[in-house]
Amino acid sequence: MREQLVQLEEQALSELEAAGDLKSLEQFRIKYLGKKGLLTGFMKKLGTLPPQERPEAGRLANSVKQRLTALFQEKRERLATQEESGERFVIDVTLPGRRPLRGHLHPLTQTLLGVCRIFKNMGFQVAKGPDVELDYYNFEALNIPKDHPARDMQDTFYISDNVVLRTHTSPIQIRVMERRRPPVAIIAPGKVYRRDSDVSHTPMFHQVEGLLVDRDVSFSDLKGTLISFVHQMFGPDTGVRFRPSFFPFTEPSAEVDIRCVICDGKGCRTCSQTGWLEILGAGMVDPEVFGFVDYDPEEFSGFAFGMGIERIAMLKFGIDDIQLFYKNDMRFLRQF
Ligand code: 2NM
Repeated sequence: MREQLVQLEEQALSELEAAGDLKSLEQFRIKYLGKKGLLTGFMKKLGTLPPQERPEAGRLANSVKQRLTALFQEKRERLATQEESGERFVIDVTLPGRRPLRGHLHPLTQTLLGVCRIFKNMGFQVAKGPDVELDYYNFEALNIPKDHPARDMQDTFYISDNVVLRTHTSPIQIRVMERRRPPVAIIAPGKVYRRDSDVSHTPMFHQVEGLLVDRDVSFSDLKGTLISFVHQMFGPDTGVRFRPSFFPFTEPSAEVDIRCVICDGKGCRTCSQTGWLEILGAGMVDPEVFGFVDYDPEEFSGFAFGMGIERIAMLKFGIDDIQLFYKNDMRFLRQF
């Protein structure tokens, strides 16, 4: 009697285990727990046992029924939710595995790190600073007077009267010069913010600026450094030219163009038929700026430069729409 019951339970458990959907689970219920089921039939036969065996056999049969019923109900609930959500219980172990999606750095991050790498290899150190900056560091100490157009409400996000979102990373360099004596050779990468938003401008973009101050630093040091950068970034045969320009914080100042990487100088839409692309602003640090950080302009000279990373990335990858960097469209991002 007892052995029969144990065997029945074992058999029931393995069939319960094997039931993979609600339909086969229902068949299990009918076969064992239903009115004409095996366990029910077993219990009906209890009355035919000798009276002294009945209590023990009854207890045993009841506990088997309880266990099977509980396991059955638990499994029915699990299968019901699985089938509802369209999940398949059956796992086909012969199917090929799903490849995990492999991410990569954003093309702008790749470009930013690439630019930093080139200058680090030339001996520049990376410096960081706050995105929310004092007016003093963003403008005043850079010799940008109160009435300068760059300070216009139109260009700058103001937090309060004397606090702004930095419009360039130059304030980082002022902060470094404040706490260190020359020689200084740093680059300042980071986000910058301007109230500009159209097809070719985003209100936030990325810059890398550079600064080198020491005794006897000349404009030819600036030229050599930037030409080397261009050749490492765009290839050793890339044409480079320096045009005179103006910045409040450098004198003399220059803008640096490269031969158009799209048409190789023949003239196209990207270079507006000029054959040249502007990629950098640069110059010798104005003695006025040195005054703010207590460097003696008779003893020290230096050069500084700045570039927009979005523009560099667009030229390097041949992208004609800056907005693509900020849409997070996987069809775009997957290509890098
Ligand atoms: C540029 C162009 C030219 C620049 C100057 C300085 C500092 F802090 F040394 F005065 N930092 N960055 C600079 C000079 C930036 O960006 C187009």
